[in-house]
Amino acid sequence: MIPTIKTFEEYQQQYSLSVQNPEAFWEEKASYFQWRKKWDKTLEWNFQEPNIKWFRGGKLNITENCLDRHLAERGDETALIWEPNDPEEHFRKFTYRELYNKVCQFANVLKNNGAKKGDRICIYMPMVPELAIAVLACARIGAIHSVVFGGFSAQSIADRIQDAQCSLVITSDGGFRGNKEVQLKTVIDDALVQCPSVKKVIVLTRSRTPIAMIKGRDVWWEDEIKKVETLGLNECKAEEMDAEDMLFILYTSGSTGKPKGVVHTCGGYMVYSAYTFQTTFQYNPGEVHFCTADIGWITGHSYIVYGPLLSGATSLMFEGVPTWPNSGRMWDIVQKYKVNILYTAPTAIRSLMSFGLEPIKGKDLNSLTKLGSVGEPINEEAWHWYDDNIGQKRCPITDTWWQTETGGIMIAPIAGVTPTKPGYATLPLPGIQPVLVDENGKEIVGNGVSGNLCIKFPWPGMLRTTYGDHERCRVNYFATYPGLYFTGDGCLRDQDGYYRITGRVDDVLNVSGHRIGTAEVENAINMYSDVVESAVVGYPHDVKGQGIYAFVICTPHLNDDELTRKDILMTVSRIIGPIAKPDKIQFVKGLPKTRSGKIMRRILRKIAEGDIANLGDTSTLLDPAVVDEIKAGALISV
Ligand code: 6R9
Repeated sequence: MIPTIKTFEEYQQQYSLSVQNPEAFWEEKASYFQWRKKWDKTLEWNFQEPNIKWFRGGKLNITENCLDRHLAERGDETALIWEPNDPEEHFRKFTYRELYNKVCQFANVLKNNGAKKGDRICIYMPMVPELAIAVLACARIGAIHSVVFGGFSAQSIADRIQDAQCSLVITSDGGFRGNKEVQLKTVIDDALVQCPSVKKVIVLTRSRTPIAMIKGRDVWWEDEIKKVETLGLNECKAEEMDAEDMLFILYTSGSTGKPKGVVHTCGGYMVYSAYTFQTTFQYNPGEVHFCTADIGWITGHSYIVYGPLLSGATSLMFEGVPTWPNSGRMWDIVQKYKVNILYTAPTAIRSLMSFGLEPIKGKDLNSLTKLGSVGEPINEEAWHWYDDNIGQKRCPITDTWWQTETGGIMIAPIAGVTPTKPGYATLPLPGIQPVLVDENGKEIVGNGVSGNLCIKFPWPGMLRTTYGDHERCRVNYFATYPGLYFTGDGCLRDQDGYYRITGRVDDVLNVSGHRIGTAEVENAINMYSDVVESAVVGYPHDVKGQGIYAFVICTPHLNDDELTRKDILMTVSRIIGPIAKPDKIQFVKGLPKTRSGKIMRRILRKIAEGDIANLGDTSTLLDPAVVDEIKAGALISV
């Protein structure tokens, strides 16, 4: 375990040290891990190409650090607890030794099915323990996992599989979420029509729904396990990886239509996910950590799987949704497993808030010691509700700002150490050097200022590239403000030097903590045969944080708006997935464009927000009359 930070003074000291001598700071953190060979050079970097290498020449396998390393000391302690969707179904627990055995076995299954170091493997699974096992088994044999969230459509999966040229897919027949059954294998079958690179599909039994099994391509997880058991292949030596070998790819939305494959590497990500887990949550051995994210998102990668297991913690994963079978489900889980650390998203908090205090009554939440928030700005009302009713004013709240690209938490209060302020992610963790810049890239110094949030020095968990397209990584993150990593977020630094993230400054939406590019949604809407053009913006939504508002021009012959709306929603669902469905669709005859043909989203955003009186300067528009028509038809909620 990396020593925790006990006092605010200690944090300040650590922070200064980390800025004065980052190499020495991170070398010390890295020394708590098991390396097959120590690195030759701690850091090599420039943000121009960019070229970032941490712990160069170091050799390791992250799963030896997640599993093997713990066997002697805590082999019989619980590594993973799984709570099923249906509370009537039996939960499952895995000790470190059991998880180690399962991972080794499945790693052998992967090898038997032709997988080897460097191959890309797509994982499309429900939130069952086998998902975590599959992730770790890939890492064990040095294959690069690309987990795709179970809510994505066949088209989205196909795009991701093609981009990474995956050779193998791991999925399940189906899955359960609340009262819904999800048809995962059928979606994979549809996706694979477009993916000749995939040679094998391993299918876990979960829902027992009838599915197609294609001869020569599809095999059952359980049968393959039996085979390795018969062969006595219960151990699987971990593949030796270079610190800078790829560990995983995770696709995320940007301001262009095509999701980017963010690449993380073995050594740096290991050190960073574990360090931030232990530091932010002040993790004490024996504590039960419950992160409610899906493993399909970065939060699940870093704080359900890697961070907790690297720390020898007990990680709880939940298959279902917080409101099923009733809105007290989360609190039942906290009570059932005596959860100590709860890490969830503002959208979940706001949704649970709307049910009032009744669902909490009689639930024993006394085990909780620390609360976390992630994914989007947390409004003060939700912050206080969380603090008063869930933490019962005893538990520090840590509002953690970070991104898929950062690999782990960047700006956040250290639980119980950093004085908190509702709505503020507060201060950077040691090792992180944030700066605010104006539009010209000039650093804005001092306090009581706002600007675009950048990071000026590398940290071990940062992305190294975007898969298959390094130039895209450079243009997206390192070219806007040369010499800096640009986050895409706007930020305020108040009089006390505390950071408050104000939201994206690019065309990326944050709907219920999920990143969605406006261009992606527009592309999907435009796929509908009768759509001529569309423009998508976000607007404030009570539960989701941001809702999706689409302005759509259709071919003139259409007259049933309601039916067209449904068809468009179905199209978006098919192209991206249900999470990207617009909340509002307004049919318009024209869009506000400048003379150079650029859509003025600023105006559409104002209309979507209901701020019609303050549209600002519309004089540069090609045809200002379109604005009147759009205003007249605006779908403003009351
Ligand atoms: C971890 C994760 C990243 C974007 C990020 C920002 C927003 C995340 C936040 C937050 C305000 C917080 N975001 N945490 N905004 N306060 N505590 O969410 O990664 O899915 O890549 O999203 O989410 O806008 O840029 P990812």
